Amino acid sequence: FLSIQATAQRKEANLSEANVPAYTLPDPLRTKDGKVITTAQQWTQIQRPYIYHLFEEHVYGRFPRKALSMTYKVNRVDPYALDSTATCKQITLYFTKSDTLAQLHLLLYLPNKPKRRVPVFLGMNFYGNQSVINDPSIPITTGYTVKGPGIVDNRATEASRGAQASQWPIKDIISRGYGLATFFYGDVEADKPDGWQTGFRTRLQELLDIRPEEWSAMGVWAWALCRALDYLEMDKRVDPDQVLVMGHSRLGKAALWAGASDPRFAMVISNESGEGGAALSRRDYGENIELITRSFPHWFVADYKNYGSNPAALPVDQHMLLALIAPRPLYVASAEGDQWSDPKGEFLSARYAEPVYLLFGKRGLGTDTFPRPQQPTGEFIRYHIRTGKHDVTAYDWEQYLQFAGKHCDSRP
Ligand code: GTR
Repeated sequence: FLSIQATAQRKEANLSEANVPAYTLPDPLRTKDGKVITTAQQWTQIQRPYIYHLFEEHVYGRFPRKALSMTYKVNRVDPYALDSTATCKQITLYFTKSDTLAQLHLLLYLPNKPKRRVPVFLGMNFYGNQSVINDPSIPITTGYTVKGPGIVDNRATEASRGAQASQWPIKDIISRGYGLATFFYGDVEADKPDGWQTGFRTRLQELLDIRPEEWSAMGVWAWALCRALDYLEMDKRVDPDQVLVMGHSRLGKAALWAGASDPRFAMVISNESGEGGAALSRRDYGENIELITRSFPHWFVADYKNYGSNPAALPVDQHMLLALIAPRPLYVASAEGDQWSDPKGEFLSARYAEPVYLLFGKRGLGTDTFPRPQQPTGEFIRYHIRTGKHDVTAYDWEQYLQFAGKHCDSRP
């Protein structure tokens, strides 16, 4: 009877600013014994590992640190891609000899000029590599795909070719001297509650010495981003110190967790990642822990849903996830038409990560005022909200390219 009542009391999303209740955020600089962190060294040695571990325990699950002997095969190289401005490589990454089904298909575009190593944006895609550009040489993914253009009964069809091209302005990225690497997140784990059964969490559990329930879909997607980075570090045309991890929406959540988990990522970009990503959980606006864990139980470790009715009991909030990326450049972006992701909660989260950046002498947003649309703000933490819907647009990419231009040492 009690549990039936609890179900009936479940909260729906609040979308009215006037109805946001007061909340208090945990201070990223306060240690578990109540001391205050005052130096970058104390942060790196004491507080950062402590907070990172809290995210492992309560949100994304344990991040396996066991090294694998990854192998790869370059299946196709096209040096004349995009009107001969780029080289396109299709690469398969294998993680174990015994189960060759555990594989990632990486699609990599590198500018033909400049000839030297270049910075590369890395991001997962939602519908398969064939969806990011219309190129018949890219095999259509055979994996489970969520609903979308050109997807029929959770399978990608010919009609999905290039259907996401507007979210991946590859020509512009190349013309600015950057590379782009992407893979399909469904290669790693199908995005459904039982996806783990056929995904990497099951296939690699012995090798990585981790049981599927010890981590989450978000965890294994983030882990896969790190393996793609392992490959990129070996590619002679990639600047291994300038791999910039980017993600949209649920894949933005994974990009943030990858950036927090792996300091090799030189920059992190969260495009409308929302709840469980950049947005504060304690700020009750838009999607909340209750709703996200109800719809997507597999995204997080099981413990996370216990905070659905009481986010204040969670020892972390998402500004602390952003703080884990310090002192590396971080971009958080929202859209006005995407209230579900709580733009203001994303802005405030970026704002409250700033004290950690300041320990390193790096300025963050530098303002408490929520900006108007198309008015990016901030130095090492940068934020914008734009008009329009939940999406990745040319405007968003233009900001990321400018931000990268400002912070990449080997910029063109
Ligand atoms: C929604 C989910 C969000 C966001 C989004 C997306 O259904 O509630 O957290 O991740 O999907 O990935 O597009």
